[in-house]
Amino acid sequence: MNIRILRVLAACVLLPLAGCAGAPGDAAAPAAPSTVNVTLTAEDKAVEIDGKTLQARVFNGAFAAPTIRVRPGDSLDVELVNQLDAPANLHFHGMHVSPQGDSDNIFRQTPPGATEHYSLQIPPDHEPGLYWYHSHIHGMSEGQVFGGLSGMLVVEGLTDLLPDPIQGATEQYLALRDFQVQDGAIPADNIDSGAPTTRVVNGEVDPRMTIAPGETQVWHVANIGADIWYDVELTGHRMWVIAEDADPVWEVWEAEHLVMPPGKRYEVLVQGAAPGTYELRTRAYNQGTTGDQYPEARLATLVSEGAAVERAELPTSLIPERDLRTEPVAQDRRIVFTEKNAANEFFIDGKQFDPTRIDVTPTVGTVERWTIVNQTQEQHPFHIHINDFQVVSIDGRPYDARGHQDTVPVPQGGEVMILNPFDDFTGKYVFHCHILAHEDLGMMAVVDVLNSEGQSESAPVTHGGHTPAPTG
Ligand SMILES: [Cu+2]
Repeated sequence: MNIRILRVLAACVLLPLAGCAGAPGDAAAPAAPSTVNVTLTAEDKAVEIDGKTLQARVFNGAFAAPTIRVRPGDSLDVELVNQLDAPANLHFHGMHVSPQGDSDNIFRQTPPGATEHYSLQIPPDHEPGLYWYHSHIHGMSEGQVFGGLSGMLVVEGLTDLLPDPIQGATEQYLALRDFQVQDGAIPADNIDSGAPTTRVVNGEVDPRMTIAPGETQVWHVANIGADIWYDVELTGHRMWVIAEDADPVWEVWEAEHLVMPPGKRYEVLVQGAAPGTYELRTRAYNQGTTGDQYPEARLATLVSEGAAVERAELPTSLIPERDLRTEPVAQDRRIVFTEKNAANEFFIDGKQFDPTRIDVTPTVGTVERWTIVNQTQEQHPFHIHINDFQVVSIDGRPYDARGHQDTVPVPQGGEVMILNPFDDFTGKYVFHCHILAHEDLGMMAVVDVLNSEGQSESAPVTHGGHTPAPTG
């Protein structure tokens, strides 16, 4: 399947004057990569949420941050303007790009008042789907993301992988997060992730969506919040998963409900049920003995109305399988999560995060088998930057993955075995628990992918390269 050809053809249909009427060969040429320029201004600001005016920490003046849209092959240039009174930075969660220099490098920090530039070269064969971006300052990521500093990043092209009749399906983008209020503000410190909270979709409480009976829609759902989990269901409907963590699946699967820790994304097909009103909701969720208990809650309302549409046949697969179990394993590792809950200290392999320490050094071009062992009495979502992995077993039971992923819940007192392909990017990045409170309190570690000669190509951590703050 050539995504680019399909896109050019679609563009020609819409824009017959845009140069598509030339030689027949033109239509098959790849669309010229473009540069997408985005400015993200992080600021403390009073914003309107659910009819209340609340002090929050937001991008570009709104609690719902802008959605960035790029295509495979594009360059993404972002100016991060930091108007907070604290350092800020950006991580592009799930993206398969370089972790070095001004790319997806979370070791950089933009001081208060400064502006820094990020430039991502997105590979032409990058997986399409729903990604997200967020502040990733160690020690402050929970408060910054909870305040609003996260948004969706779409790599276009997922629907091009669907069969013809549903390629033009209506798409819904749903960014899940929550907020609490203390003294007219969303709290930045001492956040109690187990306290009563209000769940929002795209910054709104209980938005209304519509579908026609029988109509197929593509829903892109992301948990872009700081700490809390969702167990998503759509009453009266099934969901067919076509991508997990923006990895299109090689086997489409039907889900009654989807567990979504922070950072998780699912892209699903939904077919409108009989006329009526339905609920997108989270079931009650128990994150563990020392973790939080989340009550059930309504997220959004879906109204099925209008003329019925004949149900389209659904795809069974979007991409060819890449089963990493067929590739040689270069190294086995055990990665152990522990915590001292009462002391608010969280550890990987007995150590709290240190940005100047290298914890793991795989070699580029190899596959490693990691067993993530959770010796705590709550679940932790394991996430690694840059390269997605394949889950091969959970608590010792073999797991037949339908695709790759970048975030996986590790059961309380249990373990998950994954295969990590360190395909092509050298350099330093991190893996961590994606409950941001845990990450901030130490549950994060550094991986440095060495070149094929076994040498590091990473620059030392400097926090440098920033524009001086304007004076006067
Ligand atoms: Cu955790």
